[in-house]
Amino acid sequence: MTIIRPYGDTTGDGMVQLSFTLPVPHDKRAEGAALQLAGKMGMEPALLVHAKPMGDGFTFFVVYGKVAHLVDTEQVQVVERDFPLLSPKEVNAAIRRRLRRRLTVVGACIGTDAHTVGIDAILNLKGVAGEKGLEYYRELSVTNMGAQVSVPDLVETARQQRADAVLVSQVVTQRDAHLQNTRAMSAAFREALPAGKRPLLIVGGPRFDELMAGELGVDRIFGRGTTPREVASYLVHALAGSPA
Ligand code: B12
Repeated sequence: MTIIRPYGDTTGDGMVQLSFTLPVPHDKRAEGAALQLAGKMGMEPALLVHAKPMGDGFTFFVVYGKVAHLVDTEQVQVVERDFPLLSPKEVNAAIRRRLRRRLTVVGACIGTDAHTVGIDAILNLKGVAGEKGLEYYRELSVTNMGAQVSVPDLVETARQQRADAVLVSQVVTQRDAHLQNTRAMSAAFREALPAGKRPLLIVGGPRFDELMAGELGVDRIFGRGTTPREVASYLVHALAGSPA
């Protein structure tokens, strides 16, 4: 069965919950406006289940209602992992065997973005979700440049370190900053280094569309909930060939 619909109270009843904020103070008209929006979005009937003032002149709403839309799971497009998930031991062994030197990684949070928790989770020894970060891998040499790194500084450091891979984090998506910064970064690497000398370009962050790698000029995008082991396995796959 590839055609499905949302489930709320009974199977296939089409019930969904949606939250949003409107720029109006909380009163009866505001609640009516929220229901009008829900109706226009195809929720019919829609029920207001929560409304809360959010500072001066704003109200936060949760509405619950029925939609008639169907989802065809066969039409879903996602980036599936197309490389084997390796243990740290396997990653180290593959790099030693295939590269015969350490694999060099430079990471940074670029632009004005100061959200370093994500890139630290991937790079720092302590890692995330019970997995150690890339610094734990003996055959990886990791430089973490931290927050608010400019693209020229990143390119310069990557060049100095002869980076095999550059790992960039972008968490803020206001005014598409993550897309613009990523495009600027990939363009700068294309300009600074000839093909074949360019490091593998990887970006990550919770609000990227993983399907946009080609459009943004990077080799791979990692989204929400990525773990260091996935990244290390990808590095081996892309730079040292997956072990047989
Ligand atoms: C902590 C935090 C902060 C801290 C950051 C501290 C720090 N050193 O990082 C502080 C208080 C400084 C902060 C400031 C701001 N923040 Co803030 N912040 C958050 C918060 C609560 C958590 C982010 C976080 O740490 N997540 C945990 C990590 C582990 O998850 P992650 O980043 O998704 O990373 C994972 C994956 O995405 C992936 N990944 C991420 N990067 C990379 C990179 C690579 C290479 C790879 C492979 C994988 C990867 O792997 C990671 C592990 O699984 C979020 C809300 C939220 N709940 O997410 C808001 C949030 C990100 N902040 C937000 C905003 C608006 C701001 C400010 C602009 C607020 C203000 N007006 O001042 C400032 C901006 C500062 C700046 N110049 O960037 C918004 C962004 C909205 C948007 N659309 O862009 C959010 C979503 C809150 C919200 N709902 O409004 N923030």
